[in-house]
Amino acid sequence: MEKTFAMVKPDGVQRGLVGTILQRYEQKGLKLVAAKLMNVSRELAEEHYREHASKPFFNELIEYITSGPVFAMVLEGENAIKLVRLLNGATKVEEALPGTIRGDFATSTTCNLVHASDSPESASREIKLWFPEL
Ligand code: FUP
Repeated sequence: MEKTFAMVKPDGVQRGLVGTILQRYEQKGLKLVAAKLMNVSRELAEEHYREHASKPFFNELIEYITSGPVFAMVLEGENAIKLVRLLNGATKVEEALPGTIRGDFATSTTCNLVHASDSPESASREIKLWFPEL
C-alpha cells in the first residue's frame, strides 16, 4: 500500500481546521498511520523546502512554516500520493478549485493550509525527514 506525507500548515492549525482537513482524507478512504502536532525548526523547514532555496518566496515560506505548530501525518492507501494532492487542490490559490481543501479554505498561495508529497521519491524522503522514529 502506498504511503504519503501530508501536513496541515500553521494557519490551518491556528484556524482550527485540523479536524476538518483530516476528515476529508479519511472520508476519501485514506488511512492515518502516523500523526503529530509539532513545532518546526528552521533546519527542518529549510531541508523540507530545499528545492525552493533559490526562489524569491523562500524566506517567506520558511518564516511561515516555522511560525507555529503544524500537524504532520503519514497517510496510506492505494494511490495515496496522487489522491492527497487532488484533495489538497492546486498550489496557486487562484487555480485551486472549490471542493478542494485549498479551494474551499485558502486565500493565499504562500499560506495555502496544506502540504503533500508530490512523488514516490518525495514521499519516501519526507516521511523519513518528518518521522525519523518510524
Ligand atoms: P505544493 O507541492 O503544492 O506545496 O507546491 P510547491 O512545492 O510548488 O510549493 C511549496 C510552497 O511554496 C507552497 F505551498 C507555497 C509556496 N509557494 C509560494 O509561496 N509561491 C509560489 O509561487 C509557489 C509556491
